[in-house]
Amino acid sequence: MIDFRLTEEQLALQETARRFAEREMKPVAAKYDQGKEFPWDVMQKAFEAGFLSCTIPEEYGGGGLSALDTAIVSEELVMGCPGMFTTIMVNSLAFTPIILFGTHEQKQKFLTPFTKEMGLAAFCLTEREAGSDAGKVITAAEKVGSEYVINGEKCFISNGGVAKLYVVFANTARAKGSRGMAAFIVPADTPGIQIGKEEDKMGQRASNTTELFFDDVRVSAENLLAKEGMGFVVAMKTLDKARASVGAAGVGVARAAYEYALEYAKTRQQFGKPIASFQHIAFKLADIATEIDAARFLVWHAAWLIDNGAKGAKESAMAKAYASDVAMRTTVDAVQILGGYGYMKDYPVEKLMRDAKLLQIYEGTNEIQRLVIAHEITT
Ligand code: COS
Repeated sequence: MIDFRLTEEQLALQETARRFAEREMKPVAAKYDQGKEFPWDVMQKAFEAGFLSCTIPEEYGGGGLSALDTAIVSEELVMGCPGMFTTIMVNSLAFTPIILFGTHEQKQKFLTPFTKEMGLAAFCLTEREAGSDAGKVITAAEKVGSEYVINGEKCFISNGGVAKLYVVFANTARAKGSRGMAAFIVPADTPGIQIGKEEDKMGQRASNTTELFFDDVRVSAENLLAKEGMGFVVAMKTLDKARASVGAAGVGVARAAYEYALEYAKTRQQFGKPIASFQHIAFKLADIATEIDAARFLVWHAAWLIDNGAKGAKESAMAKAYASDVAMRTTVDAVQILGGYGYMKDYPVEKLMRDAKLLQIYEGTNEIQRLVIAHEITT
């Protein structure tokens, strides 16, 4: 049976996230976009509200949110500030490999602390030569006695410079390519880890993105997730789940721009009437409203499939690609509807346009999403 009504709990979650975005994120979004500071104060409040640990299972002290719940929360939070949302979402991205593949002991040891005090985590897959081609990771992990010694470099790591814990993808058998990859849980204070350059980004400037260097970083063999050789599958299964959240972020960014542009179009007078009464603007708004609803249905469907045990790779990829494309188109249109004002930093839509672009790139470019969809429908 198809039921589009949210449960009482989901409505309450949605309202909590909406209020948090409105009260705690929106008022300081421009400040953190323009300055160089990291929004630690907002993250502390996000921790207290439970958002930083919302996907950690309840038995380990977290919120135990399903993929659908997470999508509902993500759509609301991102409306406050996409950069701050990314910081929050990346915690879930980094926890997912541990949730999906960790042992009880690993979950107890590494996830529970995040439910007790504020902390951030990072998912360390990307390298200079292994971006879209994620199986080409050359960071190496060599087993020495009861430890692994990790050497290599990662780049474009969200939360890289602010995380307490990293999930690091490395190769234990390079000749095997992606089948030689493994995933490790690495505390950020492990000797040999150096934080490199902090990236100066076009948008989502409230989020922290850095290089990371691993120089003879020793971790216990107990920090290996799943088995040697499973790293690529750990990464792919994590991304299958996480991409639905990026889709939800696309819906939220599009909604933020649409709602602002709609109000503006209803009040801005030109040629003696509101510009919303001109068919060109009205049709643009109608198309945007339709696309936002279509994107949300894709996202919720993908999340529902994941919650019900389906692979969901194709649907997550569809949701991520479509919703982030809608976010990009909508924010560009919103700037256009506001005209000269839209281009100015005094209005929020130029920031949303810059922020939206990253949704088409991170957690797999939209070209990669189309590759995943094509692979699933043609083989
Ligand atoms: N779930 C489970 N297993 C999967 C899988 C999935 N979604 N996708 C691939 N695999 C498995 C395959 O079944 C295959 O297994 P075998 O070795 O047993 O045959 C193995 O992984 C290799 O798969 P494949 O040959 O399809 O991998 P490719 O190297 O062609 O890469 C893409 C596949 C392009 C989809 C992958 O590299 C990718 O997602 N790249 C983007 C990475 C990304 O999102 N980066 C963003 C940074 S992280 S925020």
